[in-house]
Amino acid sequence: MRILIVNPNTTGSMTEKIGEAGRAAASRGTEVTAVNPAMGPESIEGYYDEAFSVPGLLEEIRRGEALGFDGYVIACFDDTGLDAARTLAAGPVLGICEAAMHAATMLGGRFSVVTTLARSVPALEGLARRYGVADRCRVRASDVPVLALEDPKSGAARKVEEEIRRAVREDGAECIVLGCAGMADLAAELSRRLGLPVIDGVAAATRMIEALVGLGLKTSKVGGYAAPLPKAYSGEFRRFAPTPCHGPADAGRPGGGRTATG
Ligand code: 5HY
Repeated sequence: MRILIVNPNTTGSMTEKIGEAGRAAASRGTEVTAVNPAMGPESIEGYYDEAFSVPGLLEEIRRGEALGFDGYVIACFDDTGLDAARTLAAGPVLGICEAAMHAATMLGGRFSVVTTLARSVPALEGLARRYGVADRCRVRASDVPVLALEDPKSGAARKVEEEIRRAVREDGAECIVLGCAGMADLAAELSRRLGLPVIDGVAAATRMIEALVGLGLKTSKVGGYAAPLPKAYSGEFRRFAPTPCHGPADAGRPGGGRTATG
């Protein structure tokens, strides 16, 4: 099977890291490709960045459909554009927050999410409510800007670990969920060093997509995730207009942002 992981921000080094995490988690015979849009924010830190990451994300999902991908992972912990992406995809689409939070509920009673900046916390608390896990979940910020995770000398990994230790002490966390796709490379070492499950949503979502595709399950098209209705879009968004056959019109040049295929 073929899984497309979309990093909705435009930082290529993070896309590479995300692709490596997805490929490390995937089974033999599963092809994992990681891409990011060529347009949009370099990092997503709060609601405004999130909003402007969605058009580029949806273009990558539409391209993935044209290339016949079996399932998709949205590799941003805000699960950016998840519902809109599901209206375009035939196969399953998972957000890394959704996947990681559900995985945590299967491994322990209470869990804490350790994300980047405090401004991201309310959105993630809203996702915990949406996914029905709010009574078991605390969301914390490590005060690490997203792009600091791309700089080994920034001390970001140490700050994430310190916040995890506080979560265990103060929240009674039995599992930890890493609240940023850019933390994907930290999970295994933190889990080993701290002695509790530390869940990376990229890996969790990749394996869950494999399971859903392996069961022959696809996104339902009989309700809210039905294909967008054909209509005119004007101005800059003209090229996003849904066409009768499948979702938006051709979104322009092939290839989009940076791609790492394995
Ligand atoms: C993410 N931002 O996973 C989120 C995390 C956050 O650019 N990739 C981003 O801080 O909300």
